[in-house]
Amino acid sequence: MAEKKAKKPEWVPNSGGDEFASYLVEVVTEETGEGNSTKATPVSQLPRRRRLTVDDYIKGVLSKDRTIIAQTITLVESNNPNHMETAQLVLKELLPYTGKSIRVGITGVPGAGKSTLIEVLGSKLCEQGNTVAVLAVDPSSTITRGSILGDKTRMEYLSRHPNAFIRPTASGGTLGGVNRKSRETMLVCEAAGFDVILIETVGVGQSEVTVRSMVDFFLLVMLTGAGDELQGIKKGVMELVDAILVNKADGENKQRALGAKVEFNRILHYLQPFTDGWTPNAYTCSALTGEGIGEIWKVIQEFSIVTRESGVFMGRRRKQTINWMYTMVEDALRTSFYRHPTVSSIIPMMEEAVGNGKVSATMAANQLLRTFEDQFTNGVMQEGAPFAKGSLIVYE
Ligand SMILES: Nc1nc2c(ncn2[C@@H]2O[C@H](COP(=O)(O)OP(=O)(O)OP(=O)(O)O)[C@@H](O)[C@H]2O)c(=O)[nH]1
Ligand SMILES: [Mg+2]
Repeated sequence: MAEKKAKKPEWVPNSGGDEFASYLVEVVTEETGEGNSTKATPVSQLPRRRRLTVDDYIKGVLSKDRTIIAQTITLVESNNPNHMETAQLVLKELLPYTGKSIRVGITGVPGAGKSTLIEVLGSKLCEQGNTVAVLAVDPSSTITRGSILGDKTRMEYLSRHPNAFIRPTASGGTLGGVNRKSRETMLVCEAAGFDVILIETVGVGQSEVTVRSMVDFFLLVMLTGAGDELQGIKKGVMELVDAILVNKADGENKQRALGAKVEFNRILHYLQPFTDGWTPNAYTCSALTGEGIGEIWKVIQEFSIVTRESGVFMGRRRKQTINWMYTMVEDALRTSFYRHPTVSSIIPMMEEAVGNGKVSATMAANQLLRTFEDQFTNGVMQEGAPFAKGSLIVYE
């Protein structure tokens, strides 16, 4: 047995005795086998978690394995080029199993009660035997990561329900990145058989447009506020909705909520409906008491029946997918344009010249675009060109 050596730390007072001592134990040496510590295993010999194959991901998602669904979403959200390639192979196989859910987007100012509403509505749906996936789109969370914890605690019952799956905010990257990740996450959930997808987003900035472009039904949750019923929600958002839900219609607030509903209906009446053949209306509810939640679900179901019968439902999904393709092309082009070494090096000069009125904006733009195009016409792909390394995966 190796001998223990008492060692006193530096901060021990001079008068301090053995009670301050810590003991160092001799390391075991392989030859003698002495000492009482165990031999460390080299890292290379540690059992490694097996990496999932494309097949593992596909089978796991289709068999509704929660752990693998979560791992597939992590794969889809990864910015690592190798992961992106695997993710696309997985998605290609999952695609035929997607499309069977109803996709509902829920927006509204911070604190409107979106998460509380999702908790109540989601739980109700789960209890009726539906399976519900809850996703969040919130590009601002790349900085604050704020809503992740909040949502989990606000959806306490739902997050424990076996029929529900809650995925907090996609993180990382630009809005374009969040956009791609959210859509692909949604597809993974659909392939796993969730029949209702609820997507929460804060109604400020660009995210509600993103969510509108990926859902069937778009719901705006409103509050009754001191006079200003639009509460920072841009009027433009009201042109995107399929229904407005005035939340917190309980207690003293109930009368005001009913008044707001009338007001919103009046505004909606003047706007062009977003969905052909569907007139958006305002409703009231209380996510706290549950009043009105059943009614709004009936509205969503009615919407689904009406628009499926008219063909608007599937027509829109087709358009959404095609637009998504263009959005990705535009994102990739923009990124590679600004990353192009020559373009980025002459941009400051161009700005200066245009600012001083020495060169017209049109000429400067042409010059920059020509510089960018040179990489293709020279027949040599430059480092960082958008399509130099990527392989095209065709969905058959
Ligand atoms: N009285 C009342 N309070 C409610 C109701 N719904 C939500 N709340 C409360 O309003 C607060 C905000 O609710 P959340 O569900 O977190 O709101 P949110 O819209 O998800 O907020 P963000 O995720 O921050 O954008 C919470 O304290 C809720 O308890 C309601 O119907 N009535
Ligand atoms: Mg929330």
